[in-house]
Amino acid sequence: GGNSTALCPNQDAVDKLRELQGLHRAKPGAENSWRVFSYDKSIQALLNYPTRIKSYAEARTIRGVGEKTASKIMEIISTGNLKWIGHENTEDVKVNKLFQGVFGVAGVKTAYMWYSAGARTLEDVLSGKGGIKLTAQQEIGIRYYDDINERMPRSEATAIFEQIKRIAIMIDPKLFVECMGSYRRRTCGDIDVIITRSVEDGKTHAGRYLYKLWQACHAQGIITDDLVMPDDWNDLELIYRGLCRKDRQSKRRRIDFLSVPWKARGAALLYYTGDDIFNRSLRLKAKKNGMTLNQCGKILWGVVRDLKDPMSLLFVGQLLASETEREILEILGVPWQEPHERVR
Ligand code: DCP
Ligand code: MG
Ligand code: MN
Repeated sequence: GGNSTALCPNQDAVDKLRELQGLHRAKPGAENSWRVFSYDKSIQALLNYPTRIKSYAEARTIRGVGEKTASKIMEIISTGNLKWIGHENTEDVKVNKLFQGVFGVAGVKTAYMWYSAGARTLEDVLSGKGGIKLTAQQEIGIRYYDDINERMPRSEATAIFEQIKRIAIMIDPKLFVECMGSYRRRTCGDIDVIITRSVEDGKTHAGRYLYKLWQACHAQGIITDDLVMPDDWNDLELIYRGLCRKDRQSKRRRIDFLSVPWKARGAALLYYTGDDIFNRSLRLKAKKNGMTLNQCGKILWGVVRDLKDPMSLLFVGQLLASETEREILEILGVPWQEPHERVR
């Protein structure tokens, strides 16, 4: 993502190439993974290209745009269409895309396995057609497929989050609880809650706090299903994934808890606000400057200067920033961007 919210001059080409990329994502095999990767590059290059593309030759001058992609771009720009999309959107691709939308289906491999077993609908999968075996996670994912895959009104997310925050503060008023992800960027797919706690009184949120919060959310019917449980609720850093709902009449929505040490909160806020493409560009920027946006497991800790200990040749990073988003962006040399501007 750049730091402008204006539409890119070649947005139509970007949109169609993304659509085509999505179809390749639903096809098995290395050549398709390669295409997905290569479309990532050409789409990024297109997004950064400042003017409307006028000719094939011009399209070819863009780094990461090869002959075939350049022809596709020209077809989109001159006809508004890309016929290849229709050609690639075969029945197996449509079915695989449906299956890939199930929570707990990581890539196209499982989707393709179900397809090969003869399943064409979610009902087929749920009924175990062709000997299909589901994980508990996938079963929940199919049962609430439509709810989970629908974006929710922001007001609904606010209502759910406010209930959770109220419970958290009752458990410990010093808990820091914020709603991140796309919610902070002003849209709303699922609910991403970050939880940490100031250490000024010598305490942390490690211990029973998160377990109590999770239990209370279940007891009040806010959390309805668990998808991924943390290794240990007592850990200082943990990830929880589940389903929640505003009230008994409401649809089920996805919810994630991310808990990080207080010192890493800036890095975690930045990471958890996203979007994922913006995050990727930050990691690239760090790498270019001899730094790493350090992740501990899945959790971001901060910006580290890349150093090697000359005695042991071991990597000994020096932590440069981690407590606020501002200091991290500043050290990376990235101008401040409001959350809603951090989009592809
Ligand atoms: N994230 C990331 N890379 C990933 C997954 C997540 O950088 N592969 C970060 C950026 C996301 C944040 O975590 O903004 C939350 O993850 P979500 O999957 O909930 O993504 P969003 O909240 O951005 O979008 P959605 O509206 O689909 O939930
Ligand atoms: Mg989200
Ligand atoms: Mn999420």
